Amino acid sequence: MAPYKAVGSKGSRVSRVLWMLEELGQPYEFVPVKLRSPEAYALNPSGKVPILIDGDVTITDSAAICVYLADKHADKGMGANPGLAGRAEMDSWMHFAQSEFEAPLWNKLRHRFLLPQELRVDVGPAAAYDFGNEVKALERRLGDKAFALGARFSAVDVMLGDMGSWARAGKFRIESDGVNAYLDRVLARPARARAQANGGSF
Ligand SMILES: N[C@@H](CCC(=O)N[C@@H](CS)C(=O)NCC(=O)O)C(=O)O
Repeated sequence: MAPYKAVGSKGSRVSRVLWMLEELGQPYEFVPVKLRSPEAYALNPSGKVPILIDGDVTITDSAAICVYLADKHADKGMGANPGLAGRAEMDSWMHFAQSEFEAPLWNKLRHRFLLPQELRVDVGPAAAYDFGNEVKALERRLGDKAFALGARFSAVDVMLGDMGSWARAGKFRIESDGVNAYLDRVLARPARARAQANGGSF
């Protein structure tokens, strides 16, 4: 089987794809591509990364990529709990992660580095306020579970862990012992260290 191609740039969300591939023990090649470069547009109409190439299948968007990989390698136990309710639970976590937990982080980063200079404003205080609320939401969602889906580490934890590491690197305050303990647990995974050594950096 040809190795997966994980397309992205260092410091991008490709980190979570590499982490996922390491967790699953799959061979892959990290293909460095700049954001909004012709190479990125050729694979993703948005020009964004990460992108996963699996033979003749090309997948964009990190949550979709992680779910695809978890489903494809279901024997590794990183996918949804059984049944339709299990799938909905996973979808709910993934949507929470990307459209709520990650949104303030992304907004601040865009205003720091990505938007045209003249459009940049200081969203720092608003982003910190929003993120603080999301941390509390995550704390309540986790309850006393070790991982998002229960006792088992899954693709959801790769997404949330990657975002948490991004938040810590960006000096966002995480005022929750439960969330900090969860992030410490998730970020200590050897597969993450291997992914970082291979190009993932959050
Ligand atoms: N929902 C997408 C977001 C992808 C995304 O925004 N990627 C960033 C790099 S981490 C990017 O390519 N940004 C280019 C831009 O916004 O101009 C995902 O999770 O993969």
